[in-house]
Amino acid sequence: MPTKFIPDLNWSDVTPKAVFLNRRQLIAGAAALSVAGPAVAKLDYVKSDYSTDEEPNDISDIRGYNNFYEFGTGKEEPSVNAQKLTVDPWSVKIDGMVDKPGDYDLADILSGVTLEERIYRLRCVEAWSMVVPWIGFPLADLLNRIGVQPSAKFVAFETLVRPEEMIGQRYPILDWPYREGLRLDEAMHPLTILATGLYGEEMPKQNGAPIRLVVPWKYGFKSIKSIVRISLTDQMPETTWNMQNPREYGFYSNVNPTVDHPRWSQASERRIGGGLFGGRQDTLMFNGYEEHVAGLYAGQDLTKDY
Ligand SMILES: Nc1nc2c(c(=O)[nH]1)N[C@H]1C(S)=C(S)[C@@H](COP(=O)(O)O)O[C@H]1N2
Ligand SMILES: [Mo]
Repeated sequence: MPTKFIPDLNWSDVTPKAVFLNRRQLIAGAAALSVAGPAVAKLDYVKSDYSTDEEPNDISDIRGYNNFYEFGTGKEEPSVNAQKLTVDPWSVKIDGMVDKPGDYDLADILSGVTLEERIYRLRCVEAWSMVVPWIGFPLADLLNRIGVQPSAKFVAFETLVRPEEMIGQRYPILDWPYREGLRLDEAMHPLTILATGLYGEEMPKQNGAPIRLVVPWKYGFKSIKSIVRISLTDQMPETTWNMQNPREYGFYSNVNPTVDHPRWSQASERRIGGGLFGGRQDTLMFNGYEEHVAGLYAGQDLTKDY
């Protein structure tokens, strides 16, 4: 594991909280003084070769048509109900088979990280899709800083549970917390990112603020939002939709136009905002990321490991 040049994960030592707060206050002050635009937190980022050159969806589609059952099951509900969510302070518990377990402040997780723009296709298992210009960084960077122990084989993720602010959690819609997981090689793949923003700005709450997973070659439900826990384990973890209905939602859930959902075809998809005729288009193997990820599944029968 390349740990050279990577700061130790006791980041509080590297960036004392007071310094970080001062920097944020400075940025906020500068924005307030600026006549050029609104006081939104713009993120600094670099471009990435992993971006698609497809046209991103309008920000209104990305912020207005969501799946986030913690805030209701309707596509328009999260954009309204998620605004209640407190995302600062935020900490992420990192535990299990790691060298440096702990409860890490989001600021510590982000300190020293280079954010990248990753324009990715997002394909929901419900057969709609979008193109989203995420801002984030490789999950592998974080895992390398934490130190993954050789016994670890999977990574498990959990979303916040806070029914006072997450109205959907007052009902047994799903078995909360929302849980997801990846095999370690999938988690370490350079396409797999933790995203903290989109369209150059901080993540909208309905899109999974302040930090979410994005795995572009898998159905959207694998890209878990508002993460509070990351655990390294040697067991395939329980995942929300798989527990809900294992026949319909496999652990892998790679986008695959040749393996249909038991109740609908996965051969094509509706591109949101795709115009008058519904924007119907063919679904691509691994959502168009086949050249990058097919090797991860060499020798696996994808009709069994769906
Ligand atoms: N915690 C949590 N994460 C979640 C979901 C959810 O309901 N809860 N929905 C998933 C589904 S089905 C999809 S398609 C994507 C949608 O992400 P978006 O709303 O940012 O487009 O988030 C995924 N992550
Ligand atoms: Mo989805």
